[in-house]
Amino acid sequence: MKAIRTTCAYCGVGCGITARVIGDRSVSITGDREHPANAGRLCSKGTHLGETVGLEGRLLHPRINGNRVSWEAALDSVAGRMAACMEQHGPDSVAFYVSGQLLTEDYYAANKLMKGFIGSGNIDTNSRLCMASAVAAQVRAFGEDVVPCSYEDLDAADLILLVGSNTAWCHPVVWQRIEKARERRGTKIVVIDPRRTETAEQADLHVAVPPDGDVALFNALLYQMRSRGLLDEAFLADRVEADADFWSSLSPGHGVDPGAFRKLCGLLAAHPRTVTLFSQGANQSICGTDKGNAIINLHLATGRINRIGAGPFSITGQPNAMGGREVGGLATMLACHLGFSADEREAVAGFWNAPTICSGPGLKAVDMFRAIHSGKIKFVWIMATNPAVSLPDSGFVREALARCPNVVVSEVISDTDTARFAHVLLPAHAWGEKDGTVTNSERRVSRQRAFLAPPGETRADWEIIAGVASRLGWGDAFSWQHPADVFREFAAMTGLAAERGKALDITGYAGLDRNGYEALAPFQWGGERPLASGFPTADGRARLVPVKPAGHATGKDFPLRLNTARYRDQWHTMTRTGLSPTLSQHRPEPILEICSADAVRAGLTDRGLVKVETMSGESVFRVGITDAQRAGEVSIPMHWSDAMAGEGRTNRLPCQDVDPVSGQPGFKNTAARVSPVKPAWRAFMATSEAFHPDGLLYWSRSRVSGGWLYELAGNGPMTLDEWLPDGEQLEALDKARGMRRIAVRNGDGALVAAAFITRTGELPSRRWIASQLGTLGANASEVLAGRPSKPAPDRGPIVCVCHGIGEKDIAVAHAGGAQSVTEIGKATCAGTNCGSCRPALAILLDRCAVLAEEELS
Ligand SMILES: Nc1nc2c(c(=O)[nH]1)N[C@H]1C(S)=C(S)[C@@H](COP(=O)(O)OP(=O)(O)OC[C@H]3O[C@@H](n4cnc5c(=O)[nH]c(N)nc54)[C@H](O)[C@@H]3O)O[C@H]1N2
Ligand SMILES: Nc1nc2c(c(=O)[nH]1)N[C@H]1C(S)=C(S)[C@@H](COP(=O)(O)OP(=O)(O)OC[C@H]3O[C@@H](n4cnc5c(=O)[nH]c(N)nc54)[C@H](O)[C@@H]3O)O[C@H]1N2
Ligand code: SF4
Ligand SMILES: [Mo]
Repeated sequence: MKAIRTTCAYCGVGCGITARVIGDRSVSITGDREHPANAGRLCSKGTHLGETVGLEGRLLHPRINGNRVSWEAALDSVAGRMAACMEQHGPDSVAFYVSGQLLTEDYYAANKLMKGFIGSGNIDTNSRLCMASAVAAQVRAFGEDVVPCSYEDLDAADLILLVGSNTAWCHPVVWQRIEKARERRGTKIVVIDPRRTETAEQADLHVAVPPDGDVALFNALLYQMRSRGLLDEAFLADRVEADADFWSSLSPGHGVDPGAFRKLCGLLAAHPRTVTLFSQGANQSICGTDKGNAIINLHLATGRINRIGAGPFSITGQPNAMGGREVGGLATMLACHLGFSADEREAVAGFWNAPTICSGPGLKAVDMFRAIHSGKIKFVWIMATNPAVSLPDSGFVREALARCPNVVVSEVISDTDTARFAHVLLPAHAWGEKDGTVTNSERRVSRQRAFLAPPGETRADWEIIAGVASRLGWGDAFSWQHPADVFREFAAMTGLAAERGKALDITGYAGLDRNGYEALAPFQWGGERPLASGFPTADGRARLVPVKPAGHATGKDFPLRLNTARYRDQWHTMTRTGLSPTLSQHRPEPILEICSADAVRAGLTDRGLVKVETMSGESVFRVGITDAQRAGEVSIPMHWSDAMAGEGRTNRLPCQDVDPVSGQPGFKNTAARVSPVKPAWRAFMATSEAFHPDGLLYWSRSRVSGGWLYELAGNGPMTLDEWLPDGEQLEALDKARGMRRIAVRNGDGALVAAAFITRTGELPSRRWIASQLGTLGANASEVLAGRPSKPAPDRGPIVCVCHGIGEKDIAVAHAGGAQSVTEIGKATCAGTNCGSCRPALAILLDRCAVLAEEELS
């Protein structure tokens, strides 16, 4: 078995993976011990990548209007549509919407085609929804989009502030590194987040900031540091420039619990080695850029930057969000960290030998879809992103796509919500087949290497782009034969940035040959602290940017603030993690989290259904009552799409308001209201065949081994018959409980479906029933009873998905004397593989301890 070293498909931690092919589309995944980002560790998503490399749902052939066509026909169609639009309506009638899940080589090709050859700035990326505010804040403060720290700083910090980051779920391997630092040197951890997340539960201090209260909080912290005489006056005098009104813009009002604020000030004062790690709770806001600068201001003014263990650390989301920023894939940059001045445009045009360099920035994502909606843009090519699900106000986005006369989608999955709008659908290589480079949160460039043969007629994204470019007559500039050729060109191009004093400089790799590219070891551009030798501004000094807290309105009609966030084991719109039975156990349904007082007020019950309404739309979710959510605030996951749920699509709800500087949408703070949904009947169905119900009040589905598990609720007739697969149908009617139970077996006697429907009763536990799918000779009476005649011990909800350990197992181990997460691991194996569930185990242990104490007293 050949071991191939590659990089994880998911988050911006950028973990190294060793992949060994063990059979047909079957692969064993382990962490790469030598990779500096993870030293062998992987989280649940990385560990279970093997479950997502099958061909289920894959797009294998090009299609035009749903019909299979040849690549020739597909590429001719794309090029023809583009040429016609450019000719009739000019270059700005054409747009690309791309993604941080493309490789650097793909991204480079797309950016070059749009900005140098089509001659428009209209290429933007889903990083606009993700990193744009951090980018803008860094440009304002440092003069360039540079993250000034490294993971090593987390190891060396004495205080880590996590702002709007659920690190334990979204960057789990970085979280494990933070935990190690705490073990080793007693690092203090503070979480600044309106919700009490699993990360917050583990922190030394949780500051429950009000939604978008971060600017006020960081201004107040700086105010306090200044009044305590803790500014770094020498650094300020030497390296930093403050606007005239900067110091007077600070005020002491912090908006959080006074005790928590006092503690936070004390920690800050005591620990100069401070890293502030921030992500979407900071960026996804209509004052996201100001939040970024408020954080950076504190670091600059106290000299907590460019030193080991200190710095403002914007952590990236997608595996190649950083690479996309480097090549210039945002509409607001030209290429390679360069802007649109005459000098920069000339330099880039010269380097590319470009016929028509774009004249200035293009439309940012939300504006781009507005222009598609209004008909100004008549051609859009979407690559590696699912905007019908992930952009705000998705009802509007879908209208825009439906109106657009030319929608091209490059995808790996055939039926995504966005692919449904495509006139031309192009099949791309997926993870495991792709070959190129990605850059992680700490600017470390790593190779993604192919270890599986590309299936069907799939092609590399860069190759597809080059194919279209050559049909448009620009073959010479896109004549690469291999991703190494693209990488070399990009590396050489960073010389333009370096000549202009930027930190981005990988010209050292411009001479890399294919063997060198093949063997390329992970490397970090700019070194550990890239701004230590000076800031890339005209005068070499960083800027303190005055920022003001922004006001937000809720009102009588929409009294709640709606937050949207991520689940530990799902990735975005679930096109890949949604296929993994293991990963689907953690949170099989989209849950609206709400505190009990608000739930009571709105008439909601735990595990009932809730309708959420905003100015933009409405959606239905399962209710989860929790004291982790503050009064007046509710939270939903971002993940569910039309493909995975009937009414649970989150982005019907956020509005199109964006940050005025960065153009990033304020996904985390939308005025909303909630009301109960009371269906006449509720049901679940485990089935080997997927189906798409309509006419229901609610449905969602999750992957189980051998099929799907559907949760359903409706008002009409209490029947699921139209969705049951063919086969021998057995039925039991439980009049007393108003419950119908159905089992279906195929000709071989294997269970292909089991459905339970009720008006008033309690539905049985799903896990055992779903596990019987595909089982030959599954005992029909047991299935209809909802449990085996000799039931295995009930393990409770699964906590450790790697080892299938449930909450009840943990309680038993605790009662048996296991008092710590490590001891629980010894007793049950829970948390000993990927470690993603360790925060949840710690919370469970606390709960067990409280229960035990209550029993004693
Ligand atoms: N499991 C998993 N991991 C992922 C991803 C995934 O889909 N699933 N996606 C990746 C990507 S692309 C990204 S961008 C990252 C995102 O990683 P994170 O930013 O950690 O993820 P989120 O859950 O979107 O948001 C983080 C937190 O911001 C909080 N928040 C909301 N409003 C505010 C506020 O006003 N102030 C503050 N301080 N906090 C607030 C939310 O309550 C939430 O807990 O995750 C990456 N990793
Ligand atoms: N409400 C709310 N909305 C959000 C967020 C939030 O926190 N709240 N977060 C935002 C953020 S930070 C992000 S990053 C976005 C993410 O949103 P999206 O980018 O829309 O989410 P994904 O599901 O990752 O979509 C990637 C698509 O590309 C396909 N794909 C995967 N690999 C490849 C490839 O190599 N080539 C091609 N051509 N296709 C590929 C996948 O099948 C999938 O359909 O969502 C944003 N939307
Ligand atoms: S933390 Fe998890 S999802 Fe992120 S790169 Fe590492 S293994 Fe992949
Ligand atoms: Mo993201």
